[in-house]
Amino acid sequence: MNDQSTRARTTADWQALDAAHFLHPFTDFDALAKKGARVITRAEGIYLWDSDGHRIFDAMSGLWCVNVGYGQRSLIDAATRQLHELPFYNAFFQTATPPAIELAELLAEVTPPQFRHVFFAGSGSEGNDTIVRMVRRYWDLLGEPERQVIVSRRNAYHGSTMAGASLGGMAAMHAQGGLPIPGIVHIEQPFWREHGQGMTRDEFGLVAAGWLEDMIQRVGPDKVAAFIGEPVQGAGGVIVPPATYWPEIQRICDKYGILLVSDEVITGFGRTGHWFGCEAMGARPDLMTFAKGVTSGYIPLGGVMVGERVARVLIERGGEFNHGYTYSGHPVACAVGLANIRLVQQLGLVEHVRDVVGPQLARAYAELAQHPLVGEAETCGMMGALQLVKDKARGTAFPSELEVGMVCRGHCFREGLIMRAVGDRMIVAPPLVTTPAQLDEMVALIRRCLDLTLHDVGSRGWLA
Ligand code: PXG
Repeated sequence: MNDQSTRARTTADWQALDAAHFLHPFTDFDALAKKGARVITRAEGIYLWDSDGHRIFDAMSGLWCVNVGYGQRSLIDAATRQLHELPFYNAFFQTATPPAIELAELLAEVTPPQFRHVFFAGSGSEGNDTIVRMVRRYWDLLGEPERQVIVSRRNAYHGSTMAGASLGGMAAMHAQGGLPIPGIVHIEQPFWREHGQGMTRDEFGLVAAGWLEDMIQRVGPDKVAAFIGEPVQGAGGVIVPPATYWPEIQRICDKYGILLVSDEVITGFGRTGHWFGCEAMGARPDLMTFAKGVTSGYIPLGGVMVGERVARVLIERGGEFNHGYTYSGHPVACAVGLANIRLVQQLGLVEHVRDVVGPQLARAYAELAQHPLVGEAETCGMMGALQLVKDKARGTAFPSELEVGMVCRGHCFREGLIMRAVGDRMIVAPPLVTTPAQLDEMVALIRRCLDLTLHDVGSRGWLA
């Protein structure tokens, strides 16, 4: 595809070609082919432009990843330089490249102190596949091969490979392809609104963490290898756990000696106002999965931070670990990761989220909580959720078949705002570089879309 043909093609041309050849992820292929895909052609800062020239506020940071915003020169230059110098060499067979070594060093610096080693992968899903193999290998090496079971949670998202989808707790994913794979079990999520009726948030946090202990007892404490969780569930709808939850999870993991895995694919690199979500939540994981924000999505990269408890066993007793990917430590991806993390440091983005835009988003959402359509508004750093309800006083949900979230999402697109719908939960995760003025602009757009949705559902008779 050359520039000439790019310029010559209309939106209708793109849509026809797309429908003819491109099977999109998590998509009803037939429905999309009939409707036509939205084609995004360029971006700058926090804005996207579609093939019709409409400007769109990207309040989802691409897909929870473009933390430094679009068009950052230092990332583009780092990739270009590395492409010229050494576009690829592998890290198998006792070989390394400078960007991979330097990124490993920088990751050890910005992650919590128990982490001094990294295993690179190409994505979050591959990172979580690595987690499953590494956790089981660890217990094998310690002479406890029967410790195989990994406890995860319902409505968790840990990726789309066989292991990632199995760790995840999405029923619709398990229903396709005979998942989960053996040795993965799920407990209920710490979603206060759904499961905490009659309890304070803090009381519920302890109860929800207690479900882990119940599961450990049910499976048998000598069979449980690890617990995995997202500090804040992202794809599940920005579910912020009560403050008591993670410290109690940590206590239970410590009590039974099981490994704690924090999936930081969304919450890593400043999203919560801390470098990593586990630091915001008061947990001290043995392993952390990362992806997305490590390169701000400019190029695919993921991996696993390996805490000293696990690293020492793998290094000192392990022999060869028969696992790895062609692109583990890809030099161009690692060069972009280095430039990205240095930019996060230079711009002080973690502090910007913690001290400026995170608190501003929290205040704005507290006001949006007054809106007649909003039953609950929650934020954590630069993530926000609005639960749409039919009856605010009673907190009654809309019948799910009405798909009110999708109605709201439609208004967002027409108004030039990307806000995602997870059922009737509207979620945002704007770029961390968003300025206070831009955040005001986003909140004004959200308010307008809520008003339009309210009017729309009212005129359809859905509020009656
Ligand atoms: N863990 C978490 C916590 C994630 O959010 C993955 C693992 C998998 O990463 P890769 O790079 O393999 O996609 C993710 C990915 C959504 C959505 O609908 C979220 C993700 C991916 C696609 C869609 O919010 N998160």
